[in-house]
Amino acid sequence: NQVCDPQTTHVFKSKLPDIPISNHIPLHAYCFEKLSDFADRPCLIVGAASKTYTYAETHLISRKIAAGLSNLGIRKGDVVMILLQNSAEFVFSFLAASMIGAVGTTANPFYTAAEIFKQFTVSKAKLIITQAMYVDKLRHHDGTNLGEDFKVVTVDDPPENCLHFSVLSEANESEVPEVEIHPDDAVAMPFSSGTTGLPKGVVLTHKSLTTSVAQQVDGENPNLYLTTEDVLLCVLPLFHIFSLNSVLLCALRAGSGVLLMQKFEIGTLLELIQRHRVSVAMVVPPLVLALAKNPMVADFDLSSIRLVLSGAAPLGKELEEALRNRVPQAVLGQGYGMTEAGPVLSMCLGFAKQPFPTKSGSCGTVVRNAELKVVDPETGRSLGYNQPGEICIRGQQIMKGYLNDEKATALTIDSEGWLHTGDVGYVDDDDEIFIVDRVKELIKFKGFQVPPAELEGLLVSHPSIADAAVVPQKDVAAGEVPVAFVVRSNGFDLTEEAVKEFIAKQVVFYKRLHKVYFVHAIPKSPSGKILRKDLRAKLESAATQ
Ligand code: 4UW
Repeated sequence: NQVCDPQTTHVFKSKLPDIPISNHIPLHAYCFEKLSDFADRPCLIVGAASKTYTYAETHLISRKIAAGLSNLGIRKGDVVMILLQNSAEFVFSFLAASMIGAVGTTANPFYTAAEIFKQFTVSKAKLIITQAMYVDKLRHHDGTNLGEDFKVVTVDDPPENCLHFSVLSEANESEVPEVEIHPDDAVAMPFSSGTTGLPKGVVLTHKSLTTSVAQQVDGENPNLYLTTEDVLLCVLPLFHIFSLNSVLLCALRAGSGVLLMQKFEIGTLLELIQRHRVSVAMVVPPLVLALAKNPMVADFDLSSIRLVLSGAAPLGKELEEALRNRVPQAVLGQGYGMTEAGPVLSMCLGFAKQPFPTKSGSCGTVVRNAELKVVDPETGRSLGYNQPGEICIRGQQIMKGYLNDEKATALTIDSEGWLHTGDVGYVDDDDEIFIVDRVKELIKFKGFQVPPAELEGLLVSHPSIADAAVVPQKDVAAGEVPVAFVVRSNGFDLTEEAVKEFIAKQVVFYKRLHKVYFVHAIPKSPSGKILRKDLRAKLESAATQ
């Protein structure tokens, strides 16, 4: 074990050498840089429709849509909201926005109207691309008028005051405006609550995303080796950075096929894996659970799968072993990402072209062209091998900052450029990273973000609630679920059911409260911060009693 000098910073690096990265070119140009090598290969395979778009088609349609967006008045720096399930239109729209220097903000179409409008308002989106069934959620909000204050394009039959996607896709690709794109210009703006507070716009630049993709799939010995023969499973939602970056963008760069699935349904998933000979499956732990335990799996041929990459939440060793029995031919491993980190911090080196041996339970090794350190959360002192502390990352892939929020940015990225993740973990003697805890507020339900501050804000807006705190409770199926501690403001009339329903009406399904505990006071520090650790400990001791 290495002993660390407390005065120095112990920096962990990849076992792979740094490589030159073309992060001076815009994201779309970088993804399509080798287009002529695989123009006729399948790029997007739309599972439900059995329709395939080649690379050349994907590029051409994206260019048409870029011209179409420009015709509708979208200019460099403007924000376009993509409110779609996984689909070819999602991919075209994202790439098209990049081509004209616009910024794609991605949102979950299952969000409630209020959740969508928060993101829409903060991001100042000028146009929303969505499906007709979600348009009702966009009408009459806060005095904005659909069709007047912002434009809505639907990929299917447009409702009143909306435009059909063909206004974009039938534009003339030769009319894509010439725009000068700087590597530090924004290209994507997913929302994340980060280590504290409400969801914020995460500004990811062309440089962030090209660097992140290159860290994964470029070089003579790529960390995540993908080829033009591979077919990647794209069932995780593209509005989340894991799927957008490590599935879509990595596949495009490598020339692999992307099998798009709108939603997870085990029978369809297995059938599509078998039919399209999926070779690379990007998953989250609940999907691993389904693949490992569902009896239907035995009826399908999964022999084409050579790699399973899990991330976004911790994967238990037992579950990993159970999956190994189902796909014995495949390399299983994890990646560790965070929206703000661009997003990938570490990746299993068993996925490399010349792989390294790896251990079960590890989240991989820090990606190349990046630096990782582990610090004592109390003192900030840098720690050596095998000592758990807060994981920090530095490199050109990390976010530029939070949109219009210098304070939150400064709390996350320090003056030396280190991004503080709020995750607690250690690096073992073989440079593998193990995450053991979280010091940030965030709750993760099946890999989805549940920001406690958002639910607390809603709870205290209830006339009968004086104070509230929301913390994670461990759950076998979801990993974690949100539970609330609530202080009633008047008498004892307010019931658990009423509180749950009050929240359920206002949020997407995975942010719903699973339990409400009524208490006399919320434990707080002298500065007024909720002592979440105490509440989590209370839950754990209750569970073991
Ligand atoms: N183990 C334990 C993990 C792990 C984890 C994440 O919603 P966000 O902001 O972002 C993500 C991104 C995940 C991701 C992106 C790209 C990629 O290749 C990959 O590898 C498979 C994963 O989830 O949530 C960030 C937080 O989620 C937790 C951790 O707390 C992190 O800060 N998390 N991956 N393997 N926990």
